[in-house]
Amino acid sequence: MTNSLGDIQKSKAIIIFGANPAVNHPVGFQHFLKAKERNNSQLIVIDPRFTKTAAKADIFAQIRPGTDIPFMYGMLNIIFQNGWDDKEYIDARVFGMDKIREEAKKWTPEVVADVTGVPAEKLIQITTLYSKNRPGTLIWAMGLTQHSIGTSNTRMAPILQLALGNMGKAGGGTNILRGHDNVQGATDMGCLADSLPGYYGLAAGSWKYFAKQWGVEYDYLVSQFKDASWMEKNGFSLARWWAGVQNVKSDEKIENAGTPLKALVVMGNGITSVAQQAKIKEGLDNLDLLVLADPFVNEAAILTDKKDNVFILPAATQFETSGLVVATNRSAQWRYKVVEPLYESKADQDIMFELAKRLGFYEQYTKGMLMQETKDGKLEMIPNKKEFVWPEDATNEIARIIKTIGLTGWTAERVKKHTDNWHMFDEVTGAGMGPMKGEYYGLPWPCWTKTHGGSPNLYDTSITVAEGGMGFRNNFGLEKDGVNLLAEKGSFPKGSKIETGYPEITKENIEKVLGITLTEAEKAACGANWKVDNSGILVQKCLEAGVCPYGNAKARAIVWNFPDHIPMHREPLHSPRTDLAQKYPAYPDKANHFRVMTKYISVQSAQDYAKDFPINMVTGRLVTMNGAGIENRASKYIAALTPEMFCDIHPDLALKHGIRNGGMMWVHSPEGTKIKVKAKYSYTVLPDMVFMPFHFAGYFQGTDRTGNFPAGTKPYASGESVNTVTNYGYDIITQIPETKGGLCRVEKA
Ligand SMILES: Nc1nc2c(c(=O)[nH]1)N[C@H]1C(S)=C(S)[C@@H](COP(=O)(O)OP(=O)(O)OC[C@H]3O[C@@H](n4cnc5c(=O)[nH]c(N)nc54)[C@H](O)[C@@H]3O)O[C@H]1N2
Ligand SMILES: Nc1nc2c(c(=O)[nH]1)N[C@H]1C(S)=C(S)[C@@H](COP(=O)(O)OP(=O)(O)OC[C@H]3O[C@@H](n4cnc5c(=O)[nH]c(N)nc54)[C@H](O)[C@@H]3O)O[C@H]1N2
Ligand SMILES: [Mo]
Repeated sequence: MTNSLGDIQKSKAIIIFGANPAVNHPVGFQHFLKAKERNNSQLIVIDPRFTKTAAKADIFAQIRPGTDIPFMYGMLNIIFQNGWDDKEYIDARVFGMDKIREEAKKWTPEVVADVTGVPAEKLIQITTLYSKNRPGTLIWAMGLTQHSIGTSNTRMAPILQLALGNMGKAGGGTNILRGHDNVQGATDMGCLADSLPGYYGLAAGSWKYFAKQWGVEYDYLVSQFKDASWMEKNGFSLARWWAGVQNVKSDEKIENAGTPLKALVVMGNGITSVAQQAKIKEGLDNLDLLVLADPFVNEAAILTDKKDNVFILPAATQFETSGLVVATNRSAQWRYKVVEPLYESKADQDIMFELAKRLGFYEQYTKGMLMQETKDGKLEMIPNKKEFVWPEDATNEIARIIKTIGLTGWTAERVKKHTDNWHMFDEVTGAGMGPMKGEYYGLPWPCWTKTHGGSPNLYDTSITVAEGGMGFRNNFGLEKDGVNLLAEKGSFPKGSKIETGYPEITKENIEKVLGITLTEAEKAACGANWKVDNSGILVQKCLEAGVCPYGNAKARAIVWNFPDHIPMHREPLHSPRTDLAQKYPAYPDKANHFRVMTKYISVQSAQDYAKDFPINMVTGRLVTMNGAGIENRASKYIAALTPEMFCDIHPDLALKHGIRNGGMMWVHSPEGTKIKVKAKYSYTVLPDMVFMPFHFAGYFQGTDRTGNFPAGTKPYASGESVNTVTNYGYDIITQIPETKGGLCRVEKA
């Protein structure tokens, strides 16, 4: 999120692509409703379903799944043609918009209507409304990401905002509604297969930085891998680990140093929430060892036929532990423990510490918590400190190490102070009052120093860097094909000593860029660049000059290291429009994508899917349930609210197949799998589409597996997992499954 939920109250228009906050973020959605009350903010919703959010909209466009790129190019086509784009902003702060202009020319309202199913007049009406009411904020969530072109979708949305000059403004920005509790924190901490914490990446230099910060030898870290080259490669992802398991049948080549996976440890992931359940079951069945650490019985345990070496470890819940968590707007909160872990359960960190002890690396694992920076830029063991205090010392270690996104100011002490005084912050701006004046609630990152107050809206040049202002980040060099990648003259954060674009700050360039001279002692103390500078001198000097340590650059509309340099429409791998799949084909297959060969065009072109599987299948969420659903289905009273797995189906489609409201139906996927679910007549979907929630598990292709639950643990509600029939398909960059763009066939059961 570039801005915050409260900041949405300042928007004059809100456009939502593929999110249903009335259901999935009902508390946050109150800010949207307040924007309507305060500013008569225009609420625009783009969704294949008429959702509860759409019911509150001023305009709703019922889009065909997977066609948001054409829709947004269609908006840009109208914007450019009418001269509604913010040319001054684009010239000063955006690289590559000319290529976007070219592509947008192709997407006339008529072409867009054919591809998206949204009438031309509606596209014009929406574009006019959104362009005439600025600042406008753009919201997205899973409706944009869960596609084979998910990354392109998420690039297209900021490009639309850049064209209108809506980025870096209060009431503007791209506000991505994040999912799980603390998922922003999990991402920031590098719970990812392709990066060390803090987005440092996997290059040798990053490993060396972390080795130093953790107080271990780089060679020791290397010794944990087959060889150093494997440290720098992406790991398996949550979506496709199963493809690497011994004996799993697959024609997709695995690149894992010649070693199949034999063991899986799961901490708090419902494996039943991932696409291709039939393959996941095969993966689970073929493991030597399966460990599931969870407060509930992770339903992976009952999906598998594996009879031995399945361990269910009772994990404590979030209420039985404490620590720092990160909200969707990059702000920190302290969570206090409510009760001690019940029965024999253990908090996740204690399970991990025990594991580290048994595996022989506990000392290396925890040493960083006993270290500190010295004034001369060195690291030392904290004198006389023998034991770490959890979670304060872990929090302070994070603040010490993670400079890339500016977590320096997030000491345990400061974050607790914010949480304890949350009533002293403004609901809309997050600005502190009284003793909290000068700080924003939760110190939204970047929070550059131990006294910086956080940055409420990213890329806002109307305030000073000390107050949270900044330009766009310089992360991709100084120029591309002779074009300047830095911001143009006159575009800079308020109060800056430098009134042009500038590169990110290094030890080598700081004197020249800032026009200062470092003392010999300062030079000796500071690190190679601001991201690895333990002395903090580089950041301090930047703030004194009103300069952002990460530079002042242009935003990139062209990403030359991605397969599509600008976002391009590509039909879902399983498209209901075979004609369009030929015109807008999927990517070439990709070898070694998170260690697994991943198919695109070979799947898309294998069959005329639309013939045998003519129905769009959309999956998503219900307000009564969460994730894979075990937490809710194990609760008697919550389970009673949605006791059965179901499928939303338009009566016209249902009647064509003789399916009655409340009757059972089969949903078949192109992969040959099927699920048996209850039909629920609904006008929220069109007659060529069904919707199913992904909150159920326990049944598999018509068979009840709940007899596998250990005595006394069977939940009150069970059902088919929709992920048994979600289609093959993975994003080309992130490998997120294409669970929002697939096809199916329905049949009366
Ligand atoms: N009650 C409840 N709240 C939750 C969760 C939960 O499980 N239950 N989960 C949390 C998590 S982890 C997350 S990530 C968030 C997710 O929050 P959302 O993204 O809001 O969740 P979804 O319901 O999966 O999908 C949102 C919408 O995308 C639409 N959609 C599908 N395909 C497309 C498309 O191609 N284009 C467009 N424009 N729209 C499309 C769907 O119809 C749906 O209405 O919710 C969080 N909040
Ligand atoms: N078809 C389809 N599939 C989807 C999606 C979709 O829209 N459609 N959405 C996807 C998205 S965005 C997400 S985020 C995933 C969500 O899916 P999951 O990751 O499965 O989410 P949850 O069910 O919330 O949580 C998983 C497990 O964590 C356990 N747990 C809860 N608290 C703790 C704790 O403190 N410690 C430990 N160790 N365990 C704990 C719960 O008991 C549960 O078993 O599903 C994805 N799958
Ligand atoms: Mo999520």
